[in-house]
Amino acid sequence: MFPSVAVTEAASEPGRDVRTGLDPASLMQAVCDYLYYFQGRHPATASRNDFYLATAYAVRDRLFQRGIQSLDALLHRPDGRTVAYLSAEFLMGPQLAANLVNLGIQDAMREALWRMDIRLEDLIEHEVEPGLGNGGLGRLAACYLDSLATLEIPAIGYGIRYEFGIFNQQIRDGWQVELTDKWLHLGYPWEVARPERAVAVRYGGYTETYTDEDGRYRVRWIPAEIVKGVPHDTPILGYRVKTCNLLRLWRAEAVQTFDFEAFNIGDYARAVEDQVTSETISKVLYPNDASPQGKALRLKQQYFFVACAIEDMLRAHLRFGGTPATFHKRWAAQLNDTHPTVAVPELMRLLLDDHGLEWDEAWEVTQKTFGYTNHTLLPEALETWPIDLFGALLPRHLEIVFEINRRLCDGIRRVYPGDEDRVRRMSLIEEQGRRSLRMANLACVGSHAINGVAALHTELLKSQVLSDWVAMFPERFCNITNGVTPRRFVVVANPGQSKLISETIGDDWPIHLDALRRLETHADDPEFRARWRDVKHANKRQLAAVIKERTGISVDPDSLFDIQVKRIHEYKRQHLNVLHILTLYRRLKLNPDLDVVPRTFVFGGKAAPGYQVAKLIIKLVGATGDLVNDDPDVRGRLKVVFFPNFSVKNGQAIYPAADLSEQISTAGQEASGTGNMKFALNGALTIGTLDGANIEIRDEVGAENFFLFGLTADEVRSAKAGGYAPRAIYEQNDELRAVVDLIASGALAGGDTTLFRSLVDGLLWHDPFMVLADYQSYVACQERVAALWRDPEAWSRMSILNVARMGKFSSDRSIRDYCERVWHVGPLGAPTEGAP
Ligand code: F58
Repeated sequence: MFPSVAVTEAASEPGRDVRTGLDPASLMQAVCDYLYYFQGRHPATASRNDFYLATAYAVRDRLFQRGIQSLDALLHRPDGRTVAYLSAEFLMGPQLAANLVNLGIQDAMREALWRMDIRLEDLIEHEVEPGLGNGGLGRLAACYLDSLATLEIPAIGYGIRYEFGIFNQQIRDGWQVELTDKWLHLGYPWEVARPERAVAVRYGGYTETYTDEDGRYRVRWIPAEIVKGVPHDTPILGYRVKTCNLLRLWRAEAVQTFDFEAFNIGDYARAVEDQVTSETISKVLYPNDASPQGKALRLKQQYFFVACAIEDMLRAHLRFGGTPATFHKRWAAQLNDTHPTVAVPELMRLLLDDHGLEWDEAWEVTQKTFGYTNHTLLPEALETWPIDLFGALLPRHLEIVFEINRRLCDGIRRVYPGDEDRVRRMSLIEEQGRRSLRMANLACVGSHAINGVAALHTELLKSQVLSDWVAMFPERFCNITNGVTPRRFVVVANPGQSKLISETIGDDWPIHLDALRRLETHADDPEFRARWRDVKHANKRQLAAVIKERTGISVDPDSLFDIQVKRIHEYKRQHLNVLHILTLYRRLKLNPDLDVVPRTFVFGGKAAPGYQVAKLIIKLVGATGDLVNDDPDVRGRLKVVFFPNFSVKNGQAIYPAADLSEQISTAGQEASGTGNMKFALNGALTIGTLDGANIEIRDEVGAENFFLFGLTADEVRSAKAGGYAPRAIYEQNDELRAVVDLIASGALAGGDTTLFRSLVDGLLWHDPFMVLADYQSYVACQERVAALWRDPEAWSRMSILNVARMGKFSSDRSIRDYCERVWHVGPLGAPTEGAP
């Protein structure tokens, strides 16, 4: 088993290749080799982390092999188009299990490790995930990379290699405490640094004009600061295919390790300081989930990865014989929200200043290159940058933005003469208050396609936020409903359900998710239902053990697992969920013999560190647990758990164990949601509002298989327009009043009446997210949930039908939609109809 002899053996044995072999013997050999020759460890004394790293390296070899072949295939396609997914966040999740599944070697690796007395599951559990995203938007980017590779579309994800990702959340005394995320500290084996491909990124300074040899008037940018971007590549393999794409994340470094001039004059500290300043750019992910933080460093981050990406793309394009004017024929670049929008003036700058294209030609290339995805309607989330800040950091870009704007405004005036209000609304520059650049408007003008992420969201975008843009450029708009990868969120996360499905309908469903329809006929089979329940029960037992370990709370796997995991935000209304729990609690206090369905309420999610109300909601959940969990009158029938540090990894343990999925945002607020899809694919029933993709999920699974409650987006709007008075609702609803009073009374805060005062007052006097308005409808709907739970056969049938009808929500379908409607690219980059 030890390497030195075995390597020679392996090399001489056909079909047993230490770098590429997929059988247990080759894999074992590969792991041993890495331990011995690369990590300098003898297998007998290696730690769990050593084994994890060695296993990851062995897997990575197999990915690289496929990656090189994929690149080769691409180079042989002169007319191919590659997708560049530009995103400030990629929330990739753990890599080991997902890569083993995609390679199809989970069992072989388990066997290989078993021969060395190592359990694969322990290594999978050991893995630390790179939390390089806040939530839905970052995870969507990761799902899309998985689908792009699986559909064999050449693609690169471009982003930032933050040294510290999203903070780790601890709960102390019920409060969220943020700890620094150190995902790199034990080594990250999935990536490889490519210092030779570094890019110089410039900031600040000024511009000057000059006349070139041909007598043309040109502009050049003299920067004040230069930072180096070093790419770090992670291979992204598709499911059971040869295509292996790339995630290329950039790390900021000082151009020279030391500023020697400063060093020579003895100012060592300043030299090091400059280095530290450069490296700050990729230091940390901003932990804001809804409203972006208008900080200079954030703009620096945005320009940093965008400049690196565009330079990288242009370099490859020119190296393989392209010209600047044909850039868009080789690249389709997607702006994942407005964060990468500075790519629009950046590409213009390169084409105009560095490559000498005329404006019109450069503009055509730019527009044909970019597509823009909007992820939010929240007004505070629409990014703007103060013009002075933007101009100080990117003086040349500001000039280009002004010129884009001049032409845009001229165009508006031609179509709508005299309509200066419209010009003001569509202008790239907000003139009110501190003059600022509207990034969504820049993204709209610079893109040939603009999409929302669910049908309702796109409709609201078109009718409200971007209505002027629709009027002028209707052909640019389309909807592309989000999706999630069934590989990670079902095959990897829920092996029990996956096995049962494959045994029943065959094993092609992970790539043809519509095939799940074949389950429909089994929904009426009592034996199948029983097996379905067994799977769920096993998943719930597993989650119960994890909950016990992480929180000390014992929960009953026979109870209804009612789960809400997502970022904590008022619009997502975790506090509405709490009002329901307290309603049940109060009923039990009034009548301890009341026949209530035993439920375990699980919450999870991070609050932005500066978002006080969200942090108070976490405290409220914990306080509700303290009140309810051990109350003798409750007799264990209600348990409330706050699961700390929700992450992709924790999500993979949670979704498969859910009976009920809480998707209870105020209608019109959640652009799409993707957790809703992950739960439903794992057999949870949904209680939800007509918001985001909930609407389409309900359309697919059937209204009779979905627990709907609450106001519609239209009703929310008219209620607000009509002067919504939450206090009146409180006064008219006895049960609601009692529950709100219970919170206000201090009963959840050891008698302290001030702790939750702001939350209660917010609900009573403002309630911008209509919690009180939807309370009664929610509680009534939860009663229908409870009634169904009492009929396990009916519940199982509905759960099976939900899974059977979720095919639409595979990210493969979303990616096909992007390929057809936005990118005009097919497998292996082949151009499709509408390609530029
Ligand atoms: C989310 N946005 C939407 N933003 O809220 C959700 O409805 C949707 O399903 C998802 O995108 C995918 O389309 C979101 O996650 C962020 O996290 C941004 C991070 C950077 C600052 C601004 C918010």
